[in-house]
Amino acid sequence: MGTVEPRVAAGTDVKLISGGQIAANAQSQDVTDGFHLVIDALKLNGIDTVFGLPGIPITDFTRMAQAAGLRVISFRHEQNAGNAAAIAGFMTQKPGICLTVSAPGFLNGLTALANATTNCFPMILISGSSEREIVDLQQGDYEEMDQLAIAKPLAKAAFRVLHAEDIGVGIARAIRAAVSGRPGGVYLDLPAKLFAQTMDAEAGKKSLIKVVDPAPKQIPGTDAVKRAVELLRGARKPLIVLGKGAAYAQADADIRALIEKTGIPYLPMSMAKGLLPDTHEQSAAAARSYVLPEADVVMLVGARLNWLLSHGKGKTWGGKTHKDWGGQKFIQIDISPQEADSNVRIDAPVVGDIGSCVSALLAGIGSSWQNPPAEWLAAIAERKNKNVAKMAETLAKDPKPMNFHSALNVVRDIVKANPDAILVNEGANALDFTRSIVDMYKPRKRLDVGTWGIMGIGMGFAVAAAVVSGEPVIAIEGDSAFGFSGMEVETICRYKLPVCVVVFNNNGVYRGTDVNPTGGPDVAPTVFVKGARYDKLIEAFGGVGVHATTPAELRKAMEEAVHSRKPTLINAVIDEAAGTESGRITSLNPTSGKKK
Ligand SMILES: Cc1ncc(C[n+]2csc(CCOP(=O)(O)OP(=O)(O)O)c2C)c(N)n1
Ligand SMILES: [Mg+2]
Repeated sequence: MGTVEPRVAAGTDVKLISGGQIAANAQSQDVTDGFHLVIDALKLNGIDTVFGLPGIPITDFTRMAQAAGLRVISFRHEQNAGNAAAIAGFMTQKPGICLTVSAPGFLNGLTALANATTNCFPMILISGSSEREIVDLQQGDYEEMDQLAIAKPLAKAAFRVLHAEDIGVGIARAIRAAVSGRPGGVYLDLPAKLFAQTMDAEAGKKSLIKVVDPAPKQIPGTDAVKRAVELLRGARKPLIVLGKGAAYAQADADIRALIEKTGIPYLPMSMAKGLLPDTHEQSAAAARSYVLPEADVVMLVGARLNWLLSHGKGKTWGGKTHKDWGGQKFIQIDISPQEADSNVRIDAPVVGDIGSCVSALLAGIGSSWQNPPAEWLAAIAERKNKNVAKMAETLAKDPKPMNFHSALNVVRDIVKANPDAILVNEGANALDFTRSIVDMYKPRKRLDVGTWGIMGIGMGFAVAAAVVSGEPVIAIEGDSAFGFSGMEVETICRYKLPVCVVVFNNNGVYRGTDVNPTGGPDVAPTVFVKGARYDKLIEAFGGVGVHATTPAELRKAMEEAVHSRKPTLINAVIDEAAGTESGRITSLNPTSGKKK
C-alpha cells in the first residue's frame, strides 16, 4: 500500500510513522487513527455488529473492531454480508453495517446495497478504496475504481471521508441518511490512507458525533388525517393493506388496534405477515382475488402500489384492461411525500412515520366507529372459508414423491409450534407456496425476496436473523435460490448459528423436467444435477445434513434442528414436475411472437 502520509489535525505534533507503528502507537494515550475513530464512532452510535469480508485495506479494521468488542461476522462473499446488514437494519431500525474491500469486494456488496435501497432497509456499505490520486488519474492502482460515483445512483446517499477529523461527521451523516425518513442503503467510501491517518486522541474523541434522534418522528397533518378518516368512514367495502413499511415501523400494538377497532378486513403483504397473526379473523389473505377488485376504499399502510399490487389498477383491481383503474379510492400512509400518485390517484395521502400516522388515525376514529357493513364481511368470510377448506384438502394429501404442499404442511406446523422462529424464504414455487401456506404469528418473522424478487438473500438473511435475534431460523430455499448464497453454510457452522436450511430440491429452476430440444448432451438451462445431495454440503463443515424424501422425515429433521439449535441442512426432495414456470408470476414472462 506504499507509505502512509497521515494528514494531522492542526495543533498536534504527531510524527509521520509507518502503518505498523501507528497501530502500536494508537494504543498510547494521546494518538488515535482512522481505524479507531471509525470503530469508536460506530460504537458511540450503538452499533454492535459488523458484517463483512476482510482484505486490503480493511483486514486490520476487522481485527481491531473485534478487539474493541464489536461482533464481526465474516462471510464468504460480500453480497451475503451486505444482505445480512440490510436485514439486520430492517429488524432493528439501526443501520446494518457491511464492510468490504475495494473494487471487486465493493461491487459484490453493491447488489445488496441497491436491494436495501429498493426495499427501504437501512444499511451502510463501508468499503475501503484505493489511492485517490491514482484512481482519479486512472493510473492503474491495485483495485482501482471510482466507487463513490458508482454507488451514488444505487444508494439513498453516498459519502467519502478523506480526513481522520471528518470521520465523526461521515459516520453521523451515513447513519442519519440510512434511517431517517424512508430508510435505505448508504455508501461510505473510506480510502486506504484514511485508516492509517493519526490525530490527537482527545481531538479525535471530540470530533465524533453521537447522533441525536436519528429517525425523527414525522407527524401527519391534522387535515390529512381527517380526510382519511372521513373517506374510511364512508366506505361500504373498506380494505386495509399492510406493507413491510408497517412491519418495519415497530408500531405493532397500534396497527393491531386500528384494525380491530375499525373491524376492517386487511391484507398483509409478504413481509407484513404476522403483524397480526395470519389466523386473525379479519385477515382477508385467503380471499385476496375477491377483495382487491371489490373494495371501494383501500387504505395502504407502509405499502407501495408497485408491481406487487399490480400498480393499483388493471384486472386485479377490477379494471377492464390491464391499465384501467378499478374505481377504488385510496388512502396511503407513507413516510415519503413523493409516494402518492405514483401509479393511480391517491385521494387521501397521510404523510408521516407509520407509528405517528396510525396513532393519529386511532385518535381520529374515536369511540363511535361503525364496523363495515355485514354483507361485505360475510362475502369475504364465505370466499375465505371456501379457499381455506380447499387448501386444507390439498395439504392433507400425501403424494409420492413429496410435493410443495405436503412438504409445506410440515413447515406450517413447525412454524406454528415455534412462533418466535424466523422464516427466511426465497425461490419461485418454493417462495410463493410458502408465503400462502405457512402462517406467521408474530411481526417481522418473515424475511424474503422483497420488492425485486431477488434470489441470493437466503443465507445472508439467515445469518443476520440468528445473530440479531438469537431465535431459531428456518430458511425455506428453492434449490436454485439456495445456490446463490449456499457457501455461507460454512459461516452458519462457524458461528454455530441455530439455522435450519431446508432446500426444496426439485432438480432445477421452477422444475426439473425441461429437456434440451436438440437432443444434445447439455441438459436444459433450467435443470440441475438430478438427485443432488445438498445435505452433504453442510456436513463438510460439521453441521447436520439430512436427506428427507417424505413429510415424516422432514418433520423429524426440522423438529430436531429447531430443538437442538444445531446448524442443519435438510435436502427435501420435491417432485420435479410439481412447480410452475416462475411460480405465481408466469404472466410476467415475455412470450415469443415467432410461431414455432
Ligand atoms: C438475482 C436473481 N437472478 C435470477 C432470478 C430469476 N429467478 C427467479 S426465481 C429463480 C429460481 C427459481 O428456482 P428455485 O429457487 O429452485 O425455486 P422453485 O421454483 O424450483 O421452487 C430465478 C433464477 C432472480 N429473481 N434474481
Ligand atoms: Mg427448484
